Amino acid sequence: MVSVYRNKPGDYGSVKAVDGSRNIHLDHYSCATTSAVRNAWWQVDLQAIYLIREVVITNRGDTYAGFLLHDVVIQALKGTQHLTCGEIGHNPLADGETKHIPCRPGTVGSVIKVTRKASDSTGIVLCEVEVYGTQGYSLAHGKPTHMSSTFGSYVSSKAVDGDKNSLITENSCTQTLKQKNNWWQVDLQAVYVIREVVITNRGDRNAGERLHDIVIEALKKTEVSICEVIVYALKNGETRRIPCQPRTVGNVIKIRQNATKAEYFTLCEVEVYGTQVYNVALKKPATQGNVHYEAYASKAVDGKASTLWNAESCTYSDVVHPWWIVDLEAVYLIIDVVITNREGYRRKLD
Ligand SMILES: [Ca+2]
Ligand SMILES: [Ca+2]
Repeated sequence: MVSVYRNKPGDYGSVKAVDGSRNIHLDHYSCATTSAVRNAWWQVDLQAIYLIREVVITNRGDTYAGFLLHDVVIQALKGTQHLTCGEIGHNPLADGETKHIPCRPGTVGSVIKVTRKASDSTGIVLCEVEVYGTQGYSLAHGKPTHMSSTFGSYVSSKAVDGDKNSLITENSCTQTLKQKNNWWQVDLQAVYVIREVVITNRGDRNAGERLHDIVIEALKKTEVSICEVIVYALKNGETRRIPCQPRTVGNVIKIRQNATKAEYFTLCEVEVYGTQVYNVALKKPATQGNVHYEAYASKAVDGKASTLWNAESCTYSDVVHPWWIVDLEAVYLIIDVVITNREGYRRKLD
């Protein structure tokens, strides 16, 4: 947290908000307490990424000091991304109150940060902060979706709202118009090796029998890899785990129907699990045939995007049959090798 009251971390340190005790008395030393500063903050590192469902905050209860806990924002941090879980508004918590703050759908992060936005400079006291969520969240959760057509309010995003309710009247399922060749897709916003897709089918009025002859694909630019083909209908309300074929790679997951007659197409939830694809060569040891003009082999894995020679980010080797090698220092499944050529140079990289 930003600072510790009286500089006594043993009595008021940040860990006191996660010591498992909701004790509300400051002199029992179970409340994290900052000094009197403006915009005081406290945070906890969960050490893994979670889909955060709820944050529970216990307020100080002695000496009527509880009135200080108002104008607080609770955020989930993931890298540079800050998502707001929820807020405590201008009305303070009651003395000693334990407040349940449900997070907005799609609140994902590895750090939970509690910040006081009040104009006064009385700092912040948190007697306990509890965080509830699930690890291994779906990559599709809250991501942008599209589908071939929309019936009423059953929009494409309902399949990634985190709710597996299979009753269409509960407003958490998608539905297209009654057409042939229906499709639905989600943009994962990064390239992944897809391990598994989990589909929850509609469960009411036996409408689940419409979900048959579907193809689950991963798309990456113009490349298509098929995760799986399902011929027979899923059961009513069934949640089915569908393991993907090896090397199913993409940033978009598309589910399309190859039905011979026009039908409504409904998905109550789609979850996607996989591993992100990233540059495994970055800053790894590199060698080459010889080195000219101090253009070392490492320049090709320095992470700099410039293509200009003067930017000193290109390699140069001029032996006969030149070569360049990078040692990845581990075994990887290689999806792509991307080479950037020097700009404005007469001799081509051929
Ligand atoms: Ca505590
Ligand atoms: Ca849903």
